[in-house]
Amino acid sequence: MTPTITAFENSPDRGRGLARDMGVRWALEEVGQPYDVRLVSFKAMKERAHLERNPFGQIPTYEEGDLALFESGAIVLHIAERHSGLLSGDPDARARAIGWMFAALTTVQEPIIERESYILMEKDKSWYDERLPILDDRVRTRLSALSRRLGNADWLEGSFSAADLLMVNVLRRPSALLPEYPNLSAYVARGEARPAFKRAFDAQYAVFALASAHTEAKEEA
Ligand code: GTB
Repeated sequence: MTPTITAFENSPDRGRGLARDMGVRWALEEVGQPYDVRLVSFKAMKERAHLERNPFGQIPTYEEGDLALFESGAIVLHIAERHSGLLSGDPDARARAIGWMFAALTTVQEPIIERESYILMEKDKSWYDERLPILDDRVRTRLSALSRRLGNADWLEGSFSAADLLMVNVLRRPSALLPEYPNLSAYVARGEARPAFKRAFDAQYAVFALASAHTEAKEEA
């Protein structure tokens, strides 16, 4: 059965592959599972039909027969469990990779998002310059530990797994701090070089490009 995911009808990231359907698309591409996309507007995301799919009124969601899921991490885990290629068959290696998936979405992502939101929302505040280095250091604490652990390895747990998919996706968020860690920058580049990543990125970009073309055509009319 072909699953259906939801994504932004008009992505505010201008097609840079930052909205969270990116990880889900990437996982589906990695395992070779075709999928349909239902594009939703910001208004539709807060209406009943979508709130039944995701009570928080967000994208992405995932529907497959009677199963409806929200939370990109849970969706990626589901895809990895249903298909081969994203989680090891060895129970211990699998458990370790799942641990890294949680680490990506909590331990590593949280300070990154906190810093990102601060830069976006508090730039004009009198305390901005004083607090930014504190938030920078919180991100550095996590990136340093991750960088040490990854070392010269290509991936977190042997071969590429759902853990790398989520971790790379988190590290892809624009940050001036990542270049301080050359092995992490190379890790992100390795993830982005995967054909499945490129297909997912292009699919998300195509939505943005089409929406922009429509807007331009309307403006010209
Ligand atoms: N924890 C959830 C998950 O991982 O699935 C978080 C989902 C989420 O944050 N969804 C966002 C959303 O639906 C879109 S991805 N927001 C609408 C709302 O809350 O009303 C977050 C996002 C949005 C925009 C950019 N951007 O423009 O760069 C990047 C990421």
